[in-house]
Amino acid sequence: MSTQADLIVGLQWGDEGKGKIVDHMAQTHDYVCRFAGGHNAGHTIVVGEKTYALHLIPSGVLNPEAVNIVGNGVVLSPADFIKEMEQFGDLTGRLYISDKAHLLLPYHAAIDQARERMKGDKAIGTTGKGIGPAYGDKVARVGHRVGELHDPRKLTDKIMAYFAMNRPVFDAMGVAVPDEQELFHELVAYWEALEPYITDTTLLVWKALEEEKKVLLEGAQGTMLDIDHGTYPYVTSSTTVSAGACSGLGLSPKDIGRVTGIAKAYCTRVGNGPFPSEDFSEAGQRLRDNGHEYGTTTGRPRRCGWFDAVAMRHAVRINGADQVALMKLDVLDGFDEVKVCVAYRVHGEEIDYVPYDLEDAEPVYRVFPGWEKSCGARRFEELPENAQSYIAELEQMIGCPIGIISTSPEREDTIVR
Ligand code: 2SA
Ligand code: MG
Repeated sequence: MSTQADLIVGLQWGDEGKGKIVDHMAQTHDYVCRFAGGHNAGHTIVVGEKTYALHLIPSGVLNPEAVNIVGNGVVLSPADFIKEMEQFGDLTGRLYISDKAHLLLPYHAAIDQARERMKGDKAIGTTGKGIGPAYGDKVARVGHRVGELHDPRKLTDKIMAYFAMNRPVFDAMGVAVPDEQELFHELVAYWEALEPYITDTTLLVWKALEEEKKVLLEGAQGTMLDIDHGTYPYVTSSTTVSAGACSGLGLSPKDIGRVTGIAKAYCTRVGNGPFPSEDFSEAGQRLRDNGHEYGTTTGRPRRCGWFDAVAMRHAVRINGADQVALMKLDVLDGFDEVKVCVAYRVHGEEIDYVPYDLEDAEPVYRVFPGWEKSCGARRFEELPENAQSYIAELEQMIGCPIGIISTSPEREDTIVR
């Protein structure tokens, strides 16, 4: 016998509030696993008075009973990981890192930033953490894996050879060659700090499912940032959709059970690239202020706009979402009217699907009457009537039930239907 894992994915451009839902679900799960992305991700979790900003460590770290797994699909910066671990004291037996995850090292960040600089106004607006170059090396088969840390001498030689091979390009980008001795000592320190956690995590997850443990798979970023299905090239470099949970952990599609897609009641995006329902007026600024829409990782102000039902329907289908968790409904409190993008106009033609290039898509809006206060509601019936009908209409438009509604950052202010 074997059971299936629950999966959580972002349905928009990241920052949907996955952290709160994962934290909520982590209380009832034995395992919480990350399968994609790196320390570009940022989950903010509020527990009572304390706010935690997690980047690489799965959100199950806040449940003392949960085992946390960093899967092979993640790119891992050892320096940042070690720093993040310090918040939590001893994690042995509660945290595992795949030996097949790829290493993200300081030069990846240098390359990322150099490329962004060189692109000028065509820059992607990356987090500058080195995510693209780390995944690029993996796919080009010139990357280095976490498991290689066990032999720092050999890994140092390999990295120096990688630099020799790339010398002309790196010189042109102004990316410095690491000092061999320093690099070696750094790698030794990484191995000493991380050795107790490095293992074959695929076997661990298989075993957990065979033992019918409750396993939660935690996505990072969002569907519209997916390397294949997002707004390329304005995307991140990983598979952020459901499919990534399989390759990023070593699971089969049959191992995936219930899929919960996370979406905000409005929409945000950080970085450049198309965002049809972006609002440049006071309303957009008000969403940013009310929703504290600034990046957890970089502090960048997020671009804000309205719920995009077209992109959402696309995301529900790609991820196979069984339910949607609608976050930050309270941020819409007090607006006279609330807009929803229900179609795109592309070169004069109205379409109801996500086209090849979203750049030319203009939003077609439907306007809903606003409501005074949803903040703090814990039962659906407590919501103002207009908020209730907003949600009912969204369900129709996106073709998926909205099973969870969040009405404040607090753990308890969550409606589960
Ligand atoms: P990258 O660094 O190569 O992954 O950037 C490529 C694009 O992906 C976007 N991206 C994100 N968008 C929203 N949230 C992210 N994480 C942090 C957070 C962001 C922050 O949770 O708040 O703190 O600024 C995230 N990570 C990557 C990025 O903006 C580019 O558009
Ligand atoms: Mg985030």
